[in-house]
Amino acid sequence: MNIIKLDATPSTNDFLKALLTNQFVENFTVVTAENQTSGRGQMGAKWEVESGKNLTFSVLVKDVLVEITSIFHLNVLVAVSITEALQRFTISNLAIKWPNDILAENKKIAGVLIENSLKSNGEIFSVVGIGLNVNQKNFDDLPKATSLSCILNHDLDKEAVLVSIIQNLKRNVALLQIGDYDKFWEAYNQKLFKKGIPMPFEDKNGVRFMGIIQGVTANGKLEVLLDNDSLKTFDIKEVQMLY
Ligand code: BTX
Repeated sequence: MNIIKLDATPSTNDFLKALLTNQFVENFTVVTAENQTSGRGQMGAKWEVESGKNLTFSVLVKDVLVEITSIFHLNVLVAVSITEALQRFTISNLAIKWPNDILAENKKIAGVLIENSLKSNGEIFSVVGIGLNVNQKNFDDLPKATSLSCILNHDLDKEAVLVSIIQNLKRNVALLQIGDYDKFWEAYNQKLFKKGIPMPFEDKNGVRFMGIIQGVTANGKLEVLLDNDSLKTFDIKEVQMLY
C-alpha cells in the first residue's frame, strides 16, 4: 500500500490534487495527515478534529466511474466500505446519512468528500477524502459527533483502521468495475438513516416540510414521501434534513 504520511497539511484532498498535477500517482495512493489545518467538508463546511487522534486521509481512485454522471456510485461504495470496516472493529449501531455521513449510535463518526476531475485523455480521477474520528474523546464543540474510542471505551490503532478501510475500498472498487453495483446500493439503502420515519426537511428556498424517506435512487437522489402522498426526489443541493 502506497501511503504518504504527513505531519500537517491544510487538506489531504488538496495535497493529493496538487500532487496529481505534477507527477504520475499510482492508483489507491493514500495521503494521511496527523494534523489537517483547513479540513474541508461539503459546500464550504469545515472538518475539525483534534490533532493526532483521528484519521484524516485521501485516496486516489482512478477511473472507477464510467462517466461523470455515475458519481454517486463511488459515494455509495465508499460509505459501504467504511461501514464494513467499522463493523470489523465491533461498531454495530451504524447508519448512513444521505448523502455520505456515517453515523454510529446516531452521531457522526465519519464524513466523506469526493472530488472528481476529468483528465484530457478521458480518465476520471477521484480524490476520496475521509475523516474518521478514532481516538478523540472530547467533542464539546460538536455535540452530534462521536468516535470509535467514545463508543468502545478504548483507543485503537489508527493504522489498522486505515488499512481495513483501504482494503475494503480496493475490493469493492474491483467488484464495481465488474458491474456489481446493486449489492452496494442495497447495503447503502438498508443502512439509510431515518428511512421510513417522518421527519422535517428544508428545501433550497428555506421552506420546511414533513416527509418520510423511502430510499435513495440508483443515481443518488433522495426519495421522500410527502404529506399529500406524492413521491418526490431531491438532489444533494435541493434539500436538507433537519434532525
Ligand atoms: P460535511 O459537510 O458533511 O460535514 C461537515 C459538518 O460536520 C460540519 O459543518 C460540522 O457540523 C460537522 N463536523 C465537523 N467536524 C466533524 C468531526 N470531526 N466529526 C463529526 N462532525 C464534524 C463531511 O462534510 C466531509 C468531511 C471530509 C473530511 C476529509 S478529512 C480528509 C479530506 N481532506 C479534507 O479537506 N476533507 C476530507
